[in-house]
Amino acid sequence: MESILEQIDHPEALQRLSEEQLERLAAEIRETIIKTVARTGGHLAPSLGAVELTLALYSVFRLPTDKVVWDVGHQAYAHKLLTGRREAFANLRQYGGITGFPSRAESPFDAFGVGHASTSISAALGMAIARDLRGRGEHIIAVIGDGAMIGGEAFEALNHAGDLRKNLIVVLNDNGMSIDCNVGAMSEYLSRIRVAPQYNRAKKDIEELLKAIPHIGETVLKTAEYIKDGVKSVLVPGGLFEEMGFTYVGPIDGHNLRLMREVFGEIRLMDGPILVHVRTKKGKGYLPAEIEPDKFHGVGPFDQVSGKVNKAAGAPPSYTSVFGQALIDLAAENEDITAITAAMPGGTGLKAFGERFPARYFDVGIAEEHAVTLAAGMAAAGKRPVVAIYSTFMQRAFDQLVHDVCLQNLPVTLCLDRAGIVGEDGPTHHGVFDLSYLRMMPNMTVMAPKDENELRQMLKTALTLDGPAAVRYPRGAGFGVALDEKIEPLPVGRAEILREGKQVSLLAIGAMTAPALQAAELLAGEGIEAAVVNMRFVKPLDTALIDEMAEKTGFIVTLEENALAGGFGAAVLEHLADTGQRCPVVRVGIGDAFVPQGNGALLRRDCGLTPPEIVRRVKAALEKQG
Ligand SMILES: Cc1ncc(C[n+]2csc(CCOP(=O)(O)OP(=O)(O)O)c2C)c(N)n1
Repeated sequence: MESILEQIDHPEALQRLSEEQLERLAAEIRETIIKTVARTGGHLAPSLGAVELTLALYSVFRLPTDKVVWDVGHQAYAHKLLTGRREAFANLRQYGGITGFPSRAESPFDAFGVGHASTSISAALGMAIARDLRGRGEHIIAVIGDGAMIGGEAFEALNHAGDLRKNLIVVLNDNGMSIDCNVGAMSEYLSRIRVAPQYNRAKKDIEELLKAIPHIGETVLKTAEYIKDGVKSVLVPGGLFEEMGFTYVGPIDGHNLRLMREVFGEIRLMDGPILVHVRTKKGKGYLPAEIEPDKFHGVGPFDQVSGKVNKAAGAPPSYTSVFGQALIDLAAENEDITAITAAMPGGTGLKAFGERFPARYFDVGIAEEHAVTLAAGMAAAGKRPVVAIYSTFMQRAFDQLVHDVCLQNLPVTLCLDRAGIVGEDGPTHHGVFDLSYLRMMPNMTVMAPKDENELRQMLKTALTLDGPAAVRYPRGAGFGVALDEKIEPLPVGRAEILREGKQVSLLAIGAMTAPALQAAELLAGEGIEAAVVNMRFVKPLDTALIDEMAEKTGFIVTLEENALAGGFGAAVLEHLADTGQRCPVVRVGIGDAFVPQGNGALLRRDCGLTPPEIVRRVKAALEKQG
């Protein structure tokens, strides 16, 4: 049978398809997504759950004039396939290929760039305001998951939108899941609605029910609006949203294309803010993903038939798992230790902690700001909270770190996983700013381990300090180094010399220590003697050792997988300048540009972080020095 997908170069082509052809197209899209993601890795389960929703929206609304703003953007693969990227989709998330998320630079159909959660309603409301100021009439639609809906920014935007009463459609794509199970009171509220009767009927039924109560029902309906509203909020699904100023429609079956097209067709004609509650199944149409939606939320390459993820046999344990186990070990000795995750128990390695110490474990949902201030509160009350959040998502909590944690010098420990370049998830997910944004905060101790054993030591160090401390470590496997039997703290602010050398000092932080050692080896092959220092601390900096190395070698190279602006190298330069030293410095790190998506090794090469690139920089500088 002829492929329908092959014929779709623009979503307007969907308007010419019959219901039956749209159904067939949904199957073709699923097949393409599964086949591609099995090879490239990616956000499979969220995208499979949103296929019919995408088709319904794109066949009813007129893109790109009408705007669809996806939240997180990890469910937008059908969107990519239907908006002129069918062929490019083969290179999803690959180096030089298309990104895994909507990106304004990539397509006019990508109304708003995204990757972090809970932004869609704010962005869509901004577009609605701009539309009205211009005096045009396009539809603006935000599509947000139940996980992202519990993020604070989504609430802030709902609050504002309900007040402004602009024409705005919010589609709540509710599958009951965040990455893991969704959490919290809002999530429970949604699951109560989820079992409520289908779209529209419920509201009518309640009115019928009230009218049927002799005298009282009529009276309630006619004369006491506020009572009706009160009753409605209890009995009618979505009362909470109605009270926030939205017209609530739902819940509707998000895999019933016909019904959704009908509902969106009606909604196109309605005014004001409208919330459409759509129930979907995460992983829909691929059994392994339906059974384990968390595993297939964001997944590496896998075998399509068995659903088995391709893993290198015998790979060393990940930093994540070493952290998770170390925290359990330390918490077994210290009952003040608590652990907090923002919707990523699996990703941050805290799942086992939650099983072992359920009373000391908190999944706050996608709420990084809350997670940090919650920890500050616990610390103020004598606990030793450990907040495990990916480096990129901790950016959300900048003010909470400054104002709630550092200003009060509270002993909160931050464990920043996925620091540095993360690969295929790309610019929204690289964790390359943390050394800069943490280093500027008074009272903060900032560490990065050279390997997984040192990660354990740094965690212990953080937990012995009287103030805030952060440990940042990379995505993926460690080196398989031996783990000390007993976890001991490190001397604070002290670096470690790993290799002596007279001509240049390679001062490395964290994950750059290994490439620095390899570069020193390559340099030795060319007759250049390079010393290598594992700096361990970006703050407090081991200034005594920096002075010694500057004196001994007369040439310093700093190495970090972080933005050069404000990072580790900048700290070294500040120290040298402040103390009047004239030692030449070359800084290796990430320049003033966002790093794209792709294979980590290729991205590191492009950023000049690989041993051959380091050697090239060192030799060029030595030649210049004569
Ligand atoms: C600020 C922020 N924190 C955490 C994440 C990681 N993350 C990506 S998707 C996701 C779950 C989103 O759940 P939901 O919105 O319900 O979408 P679903 O995956 O269920 O379709 C999380 C926690 C993120 N992208 N942004």
